[in-house]
Amino acid sequence: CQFLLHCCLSSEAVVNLSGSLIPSSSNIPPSILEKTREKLHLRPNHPLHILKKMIEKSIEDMHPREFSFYDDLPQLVSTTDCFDDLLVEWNHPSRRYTDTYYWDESHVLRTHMTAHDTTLLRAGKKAFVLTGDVYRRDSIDKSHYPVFHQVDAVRIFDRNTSQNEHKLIADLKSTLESLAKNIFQREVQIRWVDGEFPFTYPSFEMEVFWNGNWLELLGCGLLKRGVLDAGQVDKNSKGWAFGLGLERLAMVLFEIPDIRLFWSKDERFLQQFRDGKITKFKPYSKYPSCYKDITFWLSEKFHENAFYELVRTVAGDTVEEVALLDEFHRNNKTSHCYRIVYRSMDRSLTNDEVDEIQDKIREEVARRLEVILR
Ligand code: FA5
Ligand code: MG
Repeated sequence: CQFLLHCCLSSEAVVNLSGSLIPSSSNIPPSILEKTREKLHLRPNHPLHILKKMIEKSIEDMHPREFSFYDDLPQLVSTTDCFDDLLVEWNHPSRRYTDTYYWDESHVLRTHMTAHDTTLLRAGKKAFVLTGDVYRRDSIDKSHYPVFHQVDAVRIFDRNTSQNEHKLIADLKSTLESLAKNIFQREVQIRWVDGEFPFTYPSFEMEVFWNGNWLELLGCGLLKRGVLDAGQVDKNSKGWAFGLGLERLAMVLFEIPDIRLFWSKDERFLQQFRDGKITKFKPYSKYPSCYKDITFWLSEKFHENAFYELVRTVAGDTVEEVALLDEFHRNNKTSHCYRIVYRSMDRSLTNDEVDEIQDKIREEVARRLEVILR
């Protein structure tokens, strides 16, 4: 079964996506499944690839020949790998059908790269760096996209070092502070804030002061004993882990204003970047936007994330933002009005074209989410 699932995602089968490939209980639309083939982090001269290489090199330089690097692990993982082994509670929001893409009841598109940690630990790996695409059902705006990329790392220490937790935390923090310095290519102001993750204790988040704002860069901490046990790590060993989001970092470093640009096939975008260099994005002309509102009575089937995703499925990357404009209640019913902002990154949209997309969205929302259009 596991093998078959891998085939579905890694072979040509996905190229000719036919509905029948996706189990009927799945909430993964074909448009999302297609994204599993893109692997932006593996594309030469792509900003995400440039950053990935810099991070890998930085870790390799700090700890020569200690870490293994992985960047093509299968995106479909079991709920055991993604949640159970990481001590994610059964009622944690990240497990919800409304927040996560389920292939079937026991397999999901990974929601974070940490999903691979216990498998690699069981294989005896003691230090590794993982890069890949992760999937979450989420809202639509300039900094959220249902697919983004993470770099995760784990470092396990032997019993002698593990006896002193402060030493492990100091090693984790100094590794990440050097990493930040290397990426930002200068001394940057960093602050550590307490974090909370089901799989680490203590947990921290690292923030970087950049252009007047504190930017959340990553989460990290010491792996809990329960996670180490799931990874069959020696009782006397301990270790740290971190997970970093590539898009937000790339958006500030390359000054890329919209997260959709990472998926652009436009040469005016792709031509601007070269491996090994961080250069500022030069915007090409911005095309005009237009908006359309949609209002409906909610149904039992309605969920905001399902609506956002449906909009993305129908309209693709022509949608810039979907915002809830108004909500009101009458006779136990709730009405929502959303404004859908259309703007292509690559060209001007015609009025007819947008009307047609909007009509299709209305039709699909009524049909699939069973809302009553107003
Ligand atoms: C995690 O995903 C944890 N697995 C990270 C971790 C690993 C913690 C190992 C401890 C040990 P979180 O959901 O906060 O945590 O995401 C990690 C990073 O991914 C964030 O700091 C942020 O940079 C980025 N990120 C999270 N959500 C989004 C999003 N919707 N769009 C873009 N980047 C995001
Ligand atoms: Mg967070």
